[in-house]
Amino acid sequence: MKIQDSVLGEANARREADLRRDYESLGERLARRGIAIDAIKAKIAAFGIALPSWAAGTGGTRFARFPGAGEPRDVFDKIDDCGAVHRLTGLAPAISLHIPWDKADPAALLARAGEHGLIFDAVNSNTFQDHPDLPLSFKYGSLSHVDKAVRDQAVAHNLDCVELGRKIGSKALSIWIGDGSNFPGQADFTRQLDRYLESAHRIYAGLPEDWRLFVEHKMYEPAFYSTVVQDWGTSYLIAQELGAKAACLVDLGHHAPNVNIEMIVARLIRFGKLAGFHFNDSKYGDDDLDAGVIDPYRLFLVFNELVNAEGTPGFSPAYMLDESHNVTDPLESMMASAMEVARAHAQALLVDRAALRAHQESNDALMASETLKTAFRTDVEPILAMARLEKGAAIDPVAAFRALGYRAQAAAQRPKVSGAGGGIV
Ligand code: LRH
Ligand code: MN
Repeated sequence: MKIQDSVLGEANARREADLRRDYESLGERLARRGIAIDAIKAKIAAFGIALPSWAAGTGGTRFARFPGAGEPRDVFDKIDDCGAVHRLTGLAPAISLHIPWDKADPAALLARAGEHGLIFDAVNSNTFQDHPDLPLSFKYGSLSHVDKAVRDQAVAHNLDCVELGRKIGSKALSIWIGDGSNFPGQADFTRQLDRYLESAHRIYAGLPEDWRLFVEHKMYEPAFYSTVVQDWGTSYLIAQELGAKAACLVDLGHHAPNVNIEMIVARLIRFGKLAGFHFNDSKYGDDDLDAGVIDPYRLFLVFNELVNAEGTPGFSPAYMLDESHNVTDPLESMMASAMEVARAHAQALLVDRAALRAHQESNDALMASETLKTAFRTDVEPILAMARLEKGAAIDPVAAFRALGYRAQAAAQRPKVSGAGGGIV
């Protein structure tokens, strides 16, 4: 699909004068708060997230999946679609692949990504489904399975992911496993964890020197009584046990409702074990909704901890989305989500940290809260849009996407797929 520069230019031209006026007036207001708007814009212009290849197509639940028009047929269509999201937002210079869903020739992957100026972020292994080309089943687990042969199969798959990742320039392996139990008594918690650790040590030993290993915790699903890597504490202990290359990946949807995720982030930063994020939003479980649609203040509070930690030695968290777009155009949702993450970052950059610290040190709870709210209440859209415009992206990416008729072009080129069965992809 072609992003016609002319259409994008016209769409921007209609909005540019208003944007410049809005940017200027916001600049005046921020200057009164001692903030240089161009400095914030520069930081946002340097900010980027990775898109999950698996969210480029319509997602589903265990009940059903209702594919839309122009669904990506393979990883190359997914790369093109992620390329369009980056072209229109300027915010998504990387893709996170999932293996075996995205297994393909590394040179061909690099070439296609190169056409869109994209790089590959963390590679995700998958031992939560059986693979057509693997003999043993992961029904009763993978890296923690009671049967060593199944664990060996899972370890080998993870090392294959590292091998593919090395060839496409990725620098991290991201491991989420669904291993756990559905009945009290079904698993011995400690023996199960020890089997996982034995497997994880073997994977860790196979990492290239400059790679990282991301351990992703999740409270439940697909296991509904216990999960081996169930919470940030277990993830932290595992990362400690494995070594310096291992750290903890925080998927916002993997916690019980009302858990204080921003404090978990602060803890992982304090102990040097924050790997990065799978941004999304949720109201109940691992809903994988678009980032910032349910609780934008929580997303802001997470970035408040991240901005607070800027400058900490070795602090370079991986920023990725992980969403399931069941009722929207997946690309429009990824554009909106990328912008919501950048919005939370920009708002967190506006926090008067000296004032905040003074209120904290004097137990002035109200003014401490108001200091955060002042930043969160600031409409930073002119900064985000100006950063996009100056990158040659769209002032209004979703409007440009629709004006371009990208989805209709895709539908014309890609055969309609049926919605047989459920499942997230
Ligand atoms: C598990 C998870 C994990 C991915 C999968 C697609 O819920 O968040 O990060 O492997 O979604
Ligand atoms: Mn995730």
